[in-house]
Amino acid sequence: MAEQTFIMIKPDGVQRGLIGEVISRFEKKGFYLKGLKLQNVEKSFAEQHYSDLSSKPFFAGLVEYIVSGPVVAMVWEGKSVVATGRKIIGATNPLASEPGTIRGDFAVDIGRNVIHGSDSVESARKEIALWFPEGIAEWRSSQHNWIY
Ligand code: RTP
Repeated sequence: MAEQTFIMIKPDGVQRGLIGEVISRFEKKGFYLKGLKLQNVEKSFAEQHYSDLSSKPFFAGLVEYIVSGPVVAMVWEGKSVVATGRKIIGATNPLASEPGTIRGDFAVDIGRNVIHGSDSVESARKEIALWFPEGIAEWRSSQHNWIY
């Protein structure tokens, strides 16, 4: 199976009208959209998603931020999509992310950095299982022929 990553547009990105912009950047790069939903998440679910960060001082604020409004959960697929997705997103702190990246172009605050992307193939697998327990769409192979 081709590599997949989990991408989430956080509540600030949704509220600021950046859904189309984010999707467009991943589409134009040549990745395939395999899963997509807009949803509110419960506190316990946000805590589970960010469980690796539970000891961090910013954890409670991070969870509060993620549950503050709907998020867009997505699965994207393609060659090296995990690492390349992180490049498209830019550095965690938007003040350090390069112009041309999503965070570099649209954010200034680490606590409101618009988007999440899996940091490894293993995290992507876990995050996709957590967010899409119902599974994701299959594309017919003939539909791939005109896009790299
Ligand atoms: P993400 O998981 O959201 O893609 O972010 P990341 O891998 O680039 O960064 P990570 O270290 O995993 O942190 C997850 C999210 O926590 C918030 N954060 N706040 N000092 C702070 O206040 C602080 N540090 C991190 C950010 O929203 C970051 O994306």
